[in-house]
Amino acid sequence: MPTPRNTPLVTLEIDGAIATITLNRPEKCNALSMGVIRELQECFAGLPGSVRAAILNGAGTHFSAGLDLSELADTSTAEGIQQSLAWYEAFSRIQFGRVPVVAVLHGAVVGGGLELASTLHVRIAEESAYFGLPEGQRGIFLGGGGSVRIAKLIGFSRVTEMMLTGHVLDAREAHASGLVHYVTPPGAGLAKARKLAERIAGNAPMSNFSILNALPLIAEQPMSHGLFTEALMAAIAQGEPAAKERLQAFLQKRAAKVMPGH
Ligand code: 1HE
Repeated sequence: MPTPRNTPLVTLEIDGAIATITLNRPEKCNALSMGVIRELQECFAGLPGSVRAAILNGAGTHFSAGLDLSELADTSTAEGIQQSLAWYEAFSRIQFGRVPVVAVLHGAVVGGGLELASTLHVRIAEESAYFGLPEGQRGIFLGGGGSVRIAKLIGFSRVTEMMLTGHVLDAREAHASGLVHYVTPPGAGLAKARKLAERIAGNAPMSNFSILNALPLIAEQPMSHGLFTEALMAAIAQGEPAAKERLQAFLQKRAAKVMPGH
């Protein structure tokens, strides 16, 4: 029997429009037990409407050591399938939710930890971060959506190579392969995430909705369907009062220009 904990496995802090959500199981390298997955799902589901962007990070030395291997020891085949389905539901609700999420990654980002990271919308790696898929070494397979999501990010050939050989990518390699969008010095990830989250929170809600929900669907549609879905989504977004106000602001020279270095 696991020892009961008094502290939550996932913590939430809200500051204005930004929520900071932290995996809070540092003594186990933020290994993702079913309890952590459940609390993560509940945390996102419970975000108030005033929250417009979120940051997800991990307490302690590592972002996440992946699946809690102690929970796999006695799992039957049927339970294994149910476990994956529960992860898919939790992760899909985050990926296709209302609130864009910026990940701050440090230390180990491995196995299910990398599957979780690949669910999020913007990824920052501190220089300490390293990325691995040790499923091959553990005698198991990806089971948190990674064969779909990580392969979409870096290609199935790289996923194959990482899983077969145990190749671990450092933060720079992860950046070069498209796995993360930014690399920061150690300890600077949260400040960078905050800046990005503030910009995201300032977007029109319908734009953020379409980026989270229409874009990934369009990517899976044949070209003719994708173009039609895009046209519908564009018309819906531009019909919103928030769009009309922002377009007027630009035309009246009240809006910020697009500048390099942002
Ligand atoms: C864990 C886990 C875990 C640590 N499940 N308990 N993931 C892995 O194969 C990664 C396994 N973990 C490691 O390789 C290392 O622990 C780390 C490189 C992540 C960190 O090393 P280190 O030296 O900083 O910490 P540690 O001393 O190894 O770990 C501290 C504690 O966390 C220790 O427990 P303790 O009771 O002995 O203190 C570890 O046993 C525990 N711990 N990682 C359970 N993963 C949906 S399918 C997804 C499939 C996968 O994710 S496969 C990849 C699984």
